[in-house]
Amino acid sequence: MTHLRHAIVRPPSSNFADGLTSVYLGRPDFEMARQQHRAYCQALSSCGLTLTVLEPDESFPDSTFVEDTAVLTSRGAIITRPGAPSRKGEVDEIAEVIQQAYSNVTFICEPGTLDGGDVCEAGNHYFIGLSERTNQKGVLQLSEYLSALGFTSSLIDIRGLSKILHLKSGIASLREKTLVLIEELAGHKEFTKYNHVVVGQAAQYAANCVEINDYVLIASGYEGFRDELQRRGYQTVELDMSEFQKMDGGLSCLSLRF
Ligand code: CIR
Repeated sequence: MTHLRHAIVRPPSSNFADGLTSVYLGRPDFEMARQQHRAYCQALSSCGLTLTVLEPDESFPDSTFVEDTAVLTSRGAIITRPGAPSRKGEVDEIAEVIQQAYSNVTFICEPGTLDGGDVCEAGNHYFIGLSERTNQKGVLQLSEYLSALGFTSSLIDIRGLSKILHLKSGIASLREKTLVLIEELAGHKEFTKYNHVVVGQAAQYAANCVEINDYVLIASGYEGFRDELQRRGYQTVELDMSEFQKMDGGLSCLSLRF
């Protein structure tokens, strides 16, 4: 896995509960979300990352989910064009921040749409989800950019899958060619060459975990999954994600890492 050094985060804004959601878990508590975000930032720092912390932005209630605004690789960055109309403007400030860190920056252009949550890096290969947010043109543009950077990619159509918003709601890539997968994705032909850790339906939310240097951040409350990762030699860090889960967000969504 690439050694990561930095992360960009944005704490939730006070109108965070007005963002988009497709789950019925109740309205998130803003103070609790802020606390959970602080704990998340502390965990990133403990993994060795230096943080760029952007100001909360009330113009965009979903803007704490910074991952959707860019795809950051070791060779260049791609600014996305989020599929939800209410989120399109989030990229403007992110683009400025990323242009300071990267010399090679490209943009997903109209009519393409792409959310970073649909992009899963697995070494030099990228899985790109075709979803309600990411369209065919977006997938094509990203795969061409990635190819120009020397990476390969493949498309994973998740539009027929019942309960995931983004590809990375159902898959995470770990070292040792290992993928964490929800049951619905476990049989997909693109994943046959990888080791699998399959999470059952009750633990589906846990699939969105993030490996950062020596640690894997996981959502708390999924002991079976935590024990399985530990048995395989991963060091886990558990984080309470309850308030972000209410808004369809997971651990990967809260940061851009590079
Ligand atoms: C949205 O619907 O766009 C936000 N409420 C959640 C975005 C989560 N992002 C992600 O999975 N990468």
